[in-house]
Amino acid sequence: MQIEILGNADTVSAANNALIINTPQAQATVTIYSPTIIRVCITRNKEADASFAVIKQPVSLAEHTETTKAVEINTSALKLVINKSPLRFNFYTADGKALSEDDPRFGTNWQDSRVITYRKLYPDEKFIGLGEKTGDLNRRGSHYVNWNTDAPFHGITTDPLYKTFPFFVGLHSGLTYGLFFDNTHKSYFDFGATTDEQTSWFGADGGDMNYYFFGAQGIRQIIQDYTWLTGRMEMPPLWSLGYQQCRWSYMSDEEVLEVASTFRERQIPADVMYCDIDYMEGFKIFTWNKDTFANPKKMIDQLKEMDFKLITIVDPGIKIEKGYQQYDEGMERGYFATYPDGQPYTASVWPGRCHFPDFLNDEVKEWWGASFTALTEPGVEGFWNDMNEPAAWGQNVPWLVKFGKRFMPEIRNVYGMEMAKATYNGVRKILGNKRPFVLTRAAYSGTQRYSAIWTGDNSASDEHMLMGHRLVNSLGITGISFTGVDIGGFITDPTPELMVRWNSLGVYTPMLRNHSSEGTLRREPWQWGEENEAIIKKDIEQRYRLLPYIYSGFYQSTQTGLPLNRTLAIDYTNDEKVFDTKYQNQFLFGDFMLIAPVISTVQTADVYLPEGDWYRLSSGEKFKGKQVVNAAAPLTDLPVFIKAGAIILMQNIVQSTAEKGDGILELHIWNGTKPTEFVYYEDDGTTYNYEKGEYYKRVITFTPQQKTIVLSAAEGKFTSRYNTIKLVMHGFGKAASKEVTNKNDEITITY
Ligand code: MIG
Repeated sequence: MQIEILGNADTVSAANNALIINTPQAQATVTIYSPTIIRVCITRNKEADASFAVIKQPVSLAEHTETTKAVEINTSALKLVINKSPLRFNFYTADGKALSEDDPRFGTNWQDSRVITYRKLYPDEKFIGLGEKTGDLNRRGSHYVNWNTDAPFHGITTDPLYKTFPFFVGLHSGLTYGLFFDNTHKSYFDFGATTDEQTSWFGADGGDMNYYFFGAQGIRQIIQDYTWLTGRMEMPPLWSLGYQQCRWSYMSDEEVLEVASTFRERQIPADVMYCDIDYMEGFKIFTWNKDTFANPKKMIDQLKEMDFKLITIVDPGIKIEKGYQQYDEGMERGYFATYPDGQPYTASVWPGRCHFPDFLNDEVKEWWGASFTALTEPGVEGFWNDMNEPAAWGQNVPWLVKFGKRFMPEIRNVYGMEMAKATYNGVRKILGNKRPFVLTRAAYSGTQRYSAIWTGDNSASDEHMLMGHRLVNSLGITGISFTGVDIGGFITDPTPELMVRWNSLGVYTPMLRNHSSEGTLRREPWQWGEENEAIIKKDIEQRYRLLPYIYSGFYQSTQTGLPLNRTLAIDYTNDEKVFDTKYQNQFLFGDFMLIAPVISTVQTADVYLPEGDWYRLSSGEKFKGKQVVNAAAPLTDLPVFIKAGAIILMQNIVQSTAEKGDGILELHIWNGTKPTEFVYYEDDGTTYNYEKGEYYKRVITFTPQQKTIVLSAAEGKFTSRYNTIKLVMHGFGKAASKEVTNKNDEITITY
């Protein structure tokens, strides 16, 4: 193996908004995206790889100065010092504090095709991020691989899993920075795992040393910058935020309808039913089984009458079978991935021998997207993309398999995202003004633009529950707000206690889906005995009560990239306690709710409350922050704490998001000492009319000093579905409640 070092800068020039530095081995290009975002791309090829993730263009090059030793680029927020001999990239705040520097010894180098950058490790440095990665919140001392993998039976330390998000945030000396290594090859991150205490490093098997450096101070701002660069989710259909019932598989239309009607009979709120792979004819994508799902339209119409939406699964593998439309067309037009001799690559998966669409090709994307009429015509509105790592029996897609000009090793990590993109674009076209729901298992940075994601095949254990919600929180750091885990655990059977506990935690997860593997016990809420059913029902009702708050939380994700589920590290970055493995699973749900996951076998839990005052939601009891409290945690009452000053919007219990409700929007305020603010957002929940101004938005402010709650005049053309606003006050001494008519002008309430 050869090592090739980057060497010294021979020439430095500025052209096309870029600073270009040549060494004998390579070319480094520096571009500026904003005062807090700088890209460095070091390549040995003529042309650097194009990005799948980034949707923004660089702006003009900032001021730079050159001396014999170094080039310095200054933005209002950052100083990049580029040492010429040897070539090294060192980032500082504008006032000169070190944020992240190349390891002066090694910097960037290559070993054969592998490219690696070694960075200086700071004594107190912590790392968070990388999305769907097991392990602790603080990733210091760990190393990870990105290589999208179908990981059934994965454990709580398995790596890699299904997705690739090569973005992390570094914290040290009271400073923050972010780094996005935009390289789709198999990649590696070492956060000081090598324990020489001098180096952290990241690299990939091929491609360029291409990274975006984020220098904003504060994790919120870094997430905002990262999602500005790679895109944000759009408003999800409101129904997808309700309770979702899935199963591998409900085997017939009858079974699907029976489960749906049981929800209504037992008055357990729900919005979604799923069809897993068995709805198809011989697992052929875009077909329906003629015996067991003989009349899909009739079934979906009946579901609609009960206010249920249907989501169906699709896999990438297209069965080799003459006469099957997708196979014939794909072959005729050369739409499948191939071996170098031009023959389509073949592997076995559910339908038997299959070929795999080349989702990297735009024409193939179009074709794939248009095929969804087979599902949309009978009325499907949600599209679940599975097995897109891509997965096939035996896993091992050979390295010589080609997707257009590219070979498998450079595209594997983006295949799933490109499938989700093809699905999203296709169904958007077909459904017109209706919002689709897309769910994918494999993903790369930027997937939030097209799809929600779930974390794959977890197991029914307490450890998996805790780990899973840590994954959700970590995904939030990498721009993925709309995400969830299989509630109850996919593989094996949960105890009734675990089912109840996990469901109560699922209420505070962006996506609430109960899903289970074939061969496990049925998992619906009424399978656990009357007493447990009552608890599960109550918790799902709580989810529906909170929908106005949750929907506004998603609006915030669309505007700022801030996720709904937030590790405490986002807002309490400098509090060591939030990284303590004992408390690392805790998170904020939206702006004001702190959730403490608790395993199912204990009835009390130590909960760390960070700075500020907190109220227990269930009891109203008040606690000082910066302390550990021992909280009662029976299965009926997951520890949920409300931040002092909280503004939380709720509604009455409805059986689905289609139900109109009583027209009362409850405005709950918990007393505090500092002014607080919440952006309340509403629209029709189903169309894109909000893009034409059909939304309803108010900024709600609570100012304890003035004893006022002010709702700014409603912005937008949408008429709220609530005609009354009912103020409910907590922690104000005398219980107070007031009702006002929901007119669009500014409302001031004094107390
Ligand atoms: O080889 O479609 O992760 O959610 O139920 C297993 C059947 C294929 C894996 C998914 C799981 C789904 C299952 N699928």
